[in-house]
Amino acid sequence: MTFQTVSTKPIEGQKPGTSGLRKKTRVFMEPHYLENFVQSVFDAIGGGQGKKLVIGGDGRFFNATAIQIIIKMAAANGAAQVIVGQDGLLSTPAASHLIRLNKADGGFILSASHNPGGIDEDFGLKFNAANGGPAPEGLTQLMFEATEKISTYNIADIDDVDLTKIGSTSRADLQVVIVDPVESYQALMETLFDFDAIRDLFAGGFTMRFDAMHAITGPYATAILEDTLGAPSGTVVNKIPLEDFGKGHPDPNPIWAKPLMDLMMSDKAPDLGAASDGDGDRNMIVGRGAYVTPSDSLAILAANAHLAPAYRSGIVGIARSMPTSAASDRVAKKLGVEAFETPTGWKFFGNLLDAGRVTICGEESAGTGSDHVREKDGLWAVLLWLNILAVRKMSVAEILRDHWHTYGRDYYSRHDFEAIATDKANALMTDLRARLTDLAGQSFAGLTVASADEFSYLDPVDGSQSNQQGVRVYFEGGGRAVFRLSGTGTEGATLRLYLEQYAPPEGDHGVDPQLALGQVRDAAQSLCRMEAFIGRTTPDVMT
Ligand code: VG1
Ligand code: CO
Repeated sequence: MTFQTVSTKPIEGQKPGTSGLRKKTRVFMEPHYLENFVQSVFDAIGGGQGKKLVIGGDGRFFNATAIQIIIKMAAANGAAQVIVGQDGLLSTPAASHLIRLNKADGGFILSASHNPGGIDEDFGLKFNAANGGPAPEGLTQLMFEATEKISTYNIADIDDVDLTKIGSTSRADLQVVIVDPVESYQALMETLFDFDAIRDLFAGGFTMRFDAMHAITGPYATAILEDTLGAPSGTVVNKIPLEDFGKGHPDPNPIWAKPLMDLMMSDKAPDLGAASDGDGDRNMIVGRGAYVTPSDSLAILAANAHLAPAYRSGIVGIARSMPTSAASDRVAKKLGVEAFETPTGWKFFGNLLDAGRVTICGEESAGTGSDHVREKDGLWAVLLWLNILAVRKMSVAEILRDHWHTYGRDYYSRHDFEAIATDKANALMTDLRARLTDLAGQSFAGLTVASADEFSYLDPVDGSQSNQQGVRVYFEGGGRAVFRLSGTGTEGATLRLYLEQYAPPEGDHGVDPQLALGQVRDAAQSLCRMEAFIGRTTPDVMT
């Protein structure tokens, strides 16, 4: 057995985005590409010597090959132990849990999340730290700096590990432990929720469809919902993880999970519809005839969390990403707990969770989670919804209406403009930034700007500052528009326009959201000169 030190050169563009490094799969497969990034992670964390690491991914094309390379590099960098999901599979929240459970030094998660998979689609890799959460900004910067000065990487000349066999083997001084990907995650869920109450719910005839979108949650949802909670076989659909997600786009929103949406809006709809994304950290919740926006879902989960055993004594605070609607702030206010507004991306919640300042976090992009792990968690959200439904004995639509009646409704939608030429998207943002201080008092499409700024975040725990996190424009009358560029795409730029309009408790809550948001949308498009900069005003995706 030999360790090799391979000469290499820095490769441009290895800067992690909102959630790790995402590129076309073929780029990741180029010589040294994966190796350079993995070695840079080891360099950024002070080397691999004696370290214990968790490794797993969402099963997309190149997952298993990349895992073998990472194991060989872990061995050559002196790691003591790697804990790997069987067949190379781990959902992102399960990986986060395994890091925490085993007191590991961190973990490699192989996923491009909701991006499509396959040799011509996307691949991704991110490193999570010892708290189980995505590398914070400081560590991410160190990783990127290491990619810019790398000259060699270490790799061991050892046999591939059989990822199909649960158990422990050794490669040189490295212990490789293959674990069931579901087992300890399921055990964690059983400590959080009232499984008996949910079992009774299903036994009483409650119906559900969970669309795993041929991604990682298939095995998890089948084991938990069908095999443990007694939901009938067939409740989980598209349950086999495929390397290309069945050529689908594993993003649980009304566009990409359209078959589920269609079912839920039909007269054959079950009581609850849910879906998750490529790596299992996102969720979509839809009741019979009632789509729940992720921002509302966050607020409802926070307002009702005390109905589940884990949160019975109350929550300490709620954090939401800046573009997420203010619905959860209203809940925090009523509960008398702190509310935080953070930049987009789960890495910003880690410090707040570690410091015990918040219990529940969420993002408008269909991510919700709590202090049980340090990632968003799709199945956790579904189980908390089920627990709430089991206790309240109301339908999803009734819970939604009741919530709006108490807090008012934050109409919400995100409009995505994809594959824009990067220079055009940048020009739009630069122009908008330059005009920000003059916007207050100006009117666009009949709406007057009350205030506008560019969001910066001062982390209250470690004092770090993150600038240029999106432009916020508040209108008179309770409307808000947010503009930012995506940090997870692999082709050109994606402009995200987030629209929000508040209707108070006594207001009308039954308007079609796109209609309710029409004026804010028109004002937003006009004030950013969208047509002039990118030549279009029709979004590719509206969530
Ligand atoms: C998107 C979402 C963001 C989420 C991120 C990772 O980022 O907007 O809320 O945290 O994806 O989620 P961006 O930069 O493209 O807007 V996942 O499930 O793709 O890891
Ligand atoms: Co994801």
